[in-house]
Amino acid sequence: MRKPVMVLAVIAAASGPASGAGPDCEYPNVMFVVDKSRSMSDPVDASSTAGSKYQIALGAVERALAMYGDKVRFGLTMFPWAGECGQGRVFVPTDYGTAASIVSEMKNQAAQLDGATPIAGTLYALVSEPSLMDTSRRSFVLLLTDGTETCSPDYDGPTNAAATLRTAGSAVFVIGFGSAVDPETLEAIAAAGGTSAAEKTQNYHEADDAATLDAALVSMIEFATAEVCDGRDNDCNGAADDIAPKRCVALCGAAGEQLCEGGEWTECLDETGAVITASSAACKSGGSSGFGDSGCSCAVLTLE
Ligand SMILES: [Ca+2]
Ligand SMILES: [Ca+2]
Repeated sequence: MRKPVMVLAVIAAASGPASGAGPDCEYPNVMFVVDKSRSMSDPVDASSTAGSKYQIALGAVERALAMYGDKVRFGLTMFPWAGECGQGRVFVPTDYGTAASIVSEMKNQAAQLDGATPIAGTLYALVSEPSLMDTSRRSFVLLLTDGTETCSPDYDGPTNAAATLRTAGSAVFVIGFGSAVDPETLEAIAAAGGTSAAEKTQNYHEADDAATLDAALVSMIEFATAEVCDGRDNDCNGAADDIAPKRCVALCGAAGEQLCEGGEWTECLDETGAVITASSAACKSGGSSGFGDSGCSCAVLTLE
């Protein structure tokens, strides 16, 4: 069911939202934040013959742009810029139709891989990036690095920067690429900048070759383009909040579902549409755990 709808949206959206999409259609912003420190000119590991990490990253970004360039407003930041620890520079602000510019700018930098890894400074700089200060849609920053922070004197600098960026409206995804990453620090950055666990995002991915890098990018961009319960048409298929109900179950065992209505999830409803409470028929019937109405709190667990 879903696939043909997505294809239609892609064809119709070469330079903006699909013509058939509703007024609340909002393709997301996704800002690639790509490490171009000197270690990116190295292979993924000493035995690899697959080319430099940067070249592999360029190929993966090109493939992601080909797949999603018509349904995401991509942008490009690279770091460091203008000095060993210079904060990243926005080469391409997020917008429709930026794929060719992003590839061109990344190719232009391929022979200029130098400097250290100023993750904190780069994320802080993006807090005031105009193309991400966009309340009409969701915005994401997708950090791709082969190391960890090497410029901030503050150990918590990158994590605080990611949290600040998140508060300013951009969730932060992180990909650690190659064998020299510091997973613990990168996971902390992602957790600080990520969306809630209830939305099932996996914030941090490790990648070691083109295939795993492709998979990480697809996973993150699929998350960024998925329909969510917010009153808007996130995937621009013409319908706002066309999203499956979540299954939920009360502690007493009574099962129900939550519906997306008016941009918010309802409480756990029984089959008649009534909210399941301790006094509701669904709860008093006992359900599978057999608590009946004695001690049934009917606290609701959401199962998705
Ligand atoms: Ca939709
Ligand atoms: Ca929605």
